[in-house]
Amino acid sequence: MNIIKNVVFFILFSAFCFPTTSFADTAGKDGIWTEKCRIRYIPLKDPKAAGYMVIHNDGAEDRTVVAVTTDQAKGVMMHEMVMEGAMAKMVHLLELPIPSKGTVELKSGGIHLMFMKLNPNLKFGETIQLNLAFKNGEKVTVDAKIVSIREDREMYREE
Ligand SMILES: [Cu+2]
Repeated sequence: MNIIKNVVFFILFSAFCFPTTSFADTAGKDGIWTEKCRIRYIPLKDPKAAGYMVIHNDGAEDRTVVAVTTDQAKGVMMHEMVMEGAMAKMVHLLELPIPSKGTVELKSGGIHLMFMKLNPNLKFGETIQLNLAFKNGEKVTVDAKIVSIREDREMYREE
């Protein structure tokens, strides 16, 4: 009798402590999906790298990206290029809203990711993982390909 009680207790306890939904594989499941994820990489001693992608939100609720991280860089910032008169200025974004049924494109000259101290040993064609953290606590992991300026221009730009 006690054993059964303990088993039942354990099952309930497990259900509460280990939610059945894993945050790691939510891509696509709850409406957020991405395409054209790439990092335009300039292999200098202090590599220059900007991240671009298209983020879709097919869900019924607005979503907001609050952070992007990767184990391949010291930091990732969300930036937006804005014109002030004739001067282009970089604005640091703390939040990136993705409206319900909407799409936001991160691209050169607009909203983009900026990588601080990206791993200098990365090679063109390699893929690294980026973790998008949302305001509601969810996380979506996406694969981003390391591309050259030329590949970015020839393969990903439509204008
Ligand atoms: Cu920037």
